[in-house]
Amino acid sequence: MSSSGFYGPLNYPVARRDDSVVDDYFGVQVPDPYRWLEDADSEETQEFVNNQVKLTETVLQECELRDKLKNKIGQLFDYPRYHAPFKRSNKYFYFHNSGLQQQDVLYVQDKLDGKPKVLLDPNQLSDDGTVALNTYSVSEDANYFAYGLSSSGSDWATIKVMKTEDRTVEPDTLSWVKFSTITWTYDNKGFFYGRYPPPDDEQTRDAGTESDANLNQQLYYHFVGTDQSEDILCWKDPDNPEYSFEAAVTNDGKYVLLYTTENCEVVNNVYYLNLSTLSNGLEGFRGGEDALPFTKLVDNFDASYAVVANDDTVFTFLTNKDAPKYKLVRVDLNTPSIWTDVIPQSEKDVLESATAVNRNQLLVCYLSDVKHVLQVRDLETGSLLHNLPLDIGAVDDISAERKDSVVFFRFTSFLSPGLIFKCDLEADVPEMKIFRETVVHKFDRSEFQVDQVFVPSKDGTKIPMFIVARKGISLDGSHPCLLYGYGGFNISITPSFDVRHIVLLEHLGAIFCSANIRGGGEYGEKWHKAGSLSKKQNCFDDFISAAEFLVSKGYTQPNKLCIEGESNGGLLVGACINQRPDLFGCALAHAGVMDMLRFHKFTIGHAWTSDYGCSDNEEDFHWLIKYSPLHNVRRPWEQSPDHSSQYPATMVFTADHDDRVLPLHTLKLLATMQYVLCTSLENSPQTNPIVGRIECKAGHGAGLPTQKKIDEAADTYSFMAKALNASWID
Ligand code: X99
Repeated sequence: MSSSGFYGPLNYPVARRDDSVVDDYFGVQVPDPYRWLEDADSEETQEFVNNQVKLTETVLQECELRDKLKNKIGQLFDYPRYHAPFKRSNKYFYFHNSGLQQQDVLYVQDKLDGKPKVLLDPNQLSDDGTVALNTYSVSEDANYFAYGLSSSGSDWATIKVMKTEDRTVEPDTLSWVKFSTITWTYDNKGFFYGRYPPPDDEQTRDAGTESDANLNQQLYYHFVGTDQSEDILCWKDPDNPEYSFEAAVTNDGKYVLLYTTENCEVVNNVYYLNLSTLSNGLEGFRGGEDALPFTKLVDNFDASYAVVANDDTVFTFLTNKDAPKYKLVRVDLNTPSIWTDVIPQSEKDVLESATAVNRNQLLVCYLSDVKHVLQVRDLETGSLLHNLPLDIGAVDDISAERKDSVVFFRFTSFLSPGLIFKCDLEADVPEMKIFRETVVHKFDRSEFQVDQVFVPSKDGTKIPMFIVARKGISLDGSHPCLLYGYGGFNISITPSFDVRHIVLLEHLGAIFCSANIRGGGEYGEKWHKAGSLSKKQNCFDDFISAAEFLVSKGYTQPNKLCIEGESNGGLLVGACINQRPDLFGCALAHAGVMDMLRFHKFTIGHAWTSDYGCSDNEEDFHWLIKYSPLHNVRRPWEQSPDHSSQYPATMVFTADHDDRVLPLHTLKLLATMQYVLCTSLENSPQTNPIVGRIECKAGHGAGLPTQKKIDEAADTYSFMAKALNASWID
């Protein structure tokens, strides 16, 4: 008997199994009966998707709290929010959402207290809010705004250029831009950007639905007012098709740096070019086929380097070279073998960012046990000048310029929707003034509390976890609990505000937990490496330990516990339900990497081999096959002695324009779970539903319009509420 609120088995659609597809990996035969689902265009795949959409809708119609959640989340989302303003020349720019606008709007003003004018409102660009800003940059003189737009959540962008004065959109249109920043030269004539060769069927296909590998990125320079065909090719590397490139212009406008990355590993090369040494400037390269004459500074991918500031030939970089918790170093281009420490590595805290400000100062941001710490330091010596006191939480938006003494930053946390501080570093002791305070209507943070615990994992490593709950809850195991994790790619999951979670706290009496498992960047590169490649299992052990902790301390119990993750975190959820189906009552896996043997073949998947390895290598294959969600679905009742356990109620999510993690991962896992657990035997004990939610005109997550966020949250958490038998508290 299931203790979830769902009754009886579902009538799952039958999906064809093609037993002829079997791959040989180093002598191991691996069947892939749903290979046909990799063809997103085939009628059979579309029929599979349609059937799953219908089935999921029938399940959601049984979820009594769907409408209540939709209304509440919709109401709570309706609060005005802002990003920190940034200054360019004599103008200020900021993003703002009045509440339920699908996309944030960019405003411009001459003074901070001046009348703001709309510069770009993406909401005007589509009826349903599915056109979103992907990348942007304002020119140094603030006369031009270059912006990349993406449709339906795809990573592809098309760059346009606008005059800020009168918002006239220039004819310039730059296509097939992906994974690109926009970097203006200080003469304001144009900018660097990265693009890929167009997919073969560029004319006939909706961008973002193809699966072609993203190879041979090239760095271009575009002159405003010209056709894309006239852009200068600045850098390419056909011998290394997986490399990607990014340009950075230094704070004096004199140099352009070329960063080369191989994949998602946190290392890059750095080349530089002194623009003032070009006799005819960049114009001299028009019509040519040659790359720009960069000079090598770092060329062995030995660490990551990001420029912080330069004074002529003297450069300051943030790096993890011999410093897994990062440090600030200095090098003179004239003596490129001599690197000196400016801020040495901290023993405990990760140096996340350093921003040059007020001519000779730095605003530095550390991550200290997953909480941010801000300091003002001397740029020359690195010495500490001031601590800028912060509450427990995260700084998610820093805006500062070397030539300006004023900095803005936004603070956020689980119970803090956003405080924008303004701080003038000209003062002897800088005063932090609240520039804007975000208020969520009818939300009283004083009813809740945030705790941080350190949970011992399987191997004894202490895993930090935040627990957000109503004050004074009893630890009687009765609470619905949502546990979130990511665990990869050096990404740190810092405290952040999310109205969806607030609704769960307020109306389901739920507890929200965020576990900072290994693989992330919470304690620097060692923490990342401890959850990648041959050690990826540590991520799952950490997450499972966090779940067991919540049960053993009485926060919740397995059938009240839901796990949720996105992307690499979707893989986390997929792996954890395979390994411990008994430990969870509900599982929500968004856009997960589920086929660990084939991910590298599609779009940018090849870049993830730095975290996962690659099934083309024998050693890596043996790591991957052990945890790949698609390859480890087994009937728990055939494994466990009491013959009672089944998989938790599971919802897997994808979207038709997810060109980061293609839908095929989720679709193949869904077909496999439904077959193995539900349809391949009569009277299966698997009564908890296994369903897929497949969104249209959406992608990996970036640019998702507000209404789609609300609808998805209502579906997600009404399914969770039903699975956990949680009821509504008014
Ligand atoms: C990526 O795949 C990043 C893709 N990407 C680049 C960019 O390769 O977004 C790149 C180069 C230059 C500028 C911008 C980009 N990522 C980002 C991983 C995790 C990440 C990802 O999306 F590192 F955060 N994954 C999906 C990993 C597995 C699932």
